[in-house]
Amino acid sequence: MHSKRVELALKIKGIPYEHVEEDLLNKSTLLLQYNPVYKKVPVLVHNGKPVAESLVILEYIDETWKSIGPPLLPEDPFNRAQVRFWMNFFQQQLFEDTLFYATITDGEAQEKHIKELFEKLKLLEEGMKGYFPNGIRTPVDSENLRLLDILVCATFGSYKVQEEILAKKIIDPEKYPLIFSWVTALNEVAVVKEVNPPHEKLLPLLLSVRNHNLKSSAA
Ligand SMILES: N[C@@H](CCC(=O)N[C@@H](CS)C(=O)NCC(=O)O)C(=O)O
Repeated sequence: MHSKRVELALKIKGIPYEHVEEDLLNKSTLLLQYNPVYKKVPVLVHNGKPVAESLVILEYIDETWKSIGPPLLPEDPFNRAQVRFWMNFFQQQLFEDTLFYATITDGEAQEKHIKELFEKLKLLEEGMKGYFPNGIRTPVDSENLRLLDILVCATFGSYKVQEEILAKKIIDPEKYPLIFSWVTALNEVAVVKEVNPPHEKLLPLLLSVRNHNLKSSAA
């Protein structure tokens, strides 16, 4: 899902790229060489130089290809700061502290992470109502996708798979109407369809990550 952020940014900008698949249970020496600190994907290799960490990569793409394609971040410093604030919220609060752990735990621990995720989604819903002039992200099309759209797509574009794994409704239209309509509209955009993995491919992949983590924590 972090790689999806980068792919989407490159597609929005119209930058051709080569995607190299990595087996995360058996990491290549190339990955360890390019990202020796975290040993994680994604890594963007540009002119032979590696850039790691998806949020860093997104800003790198925007700054490097400034005159190509639409800008991912706004020009105005205050508006940029707002986007960066929500970028960090997505990274930390909506994914690392909640959704990720909900996916790899069971029972009470999982319940706790799901509850926290719901609280964070409420904060996002309220925050975005204030962020967008009419309290709704519209219109959404391939010409005007921006950084927060990328994060929404990458985090919740495949929410149906996540709902199946957690056996819970996550993007509930009653509780989070803005987020629901935002994700639904984004999932109709051509470039988003290109990067969204098919349900039947993502489900076994996430289940294998889940089982791997459940086994290691039980050991
Ligand atoms: N903070 C990193 C997180 C990247 C990340 O969690 N990547 C996962 C795949 S989505 C990974 O490489 N996992 C392998 C591991 O943790 O060993 C980013 O934003 O790029």
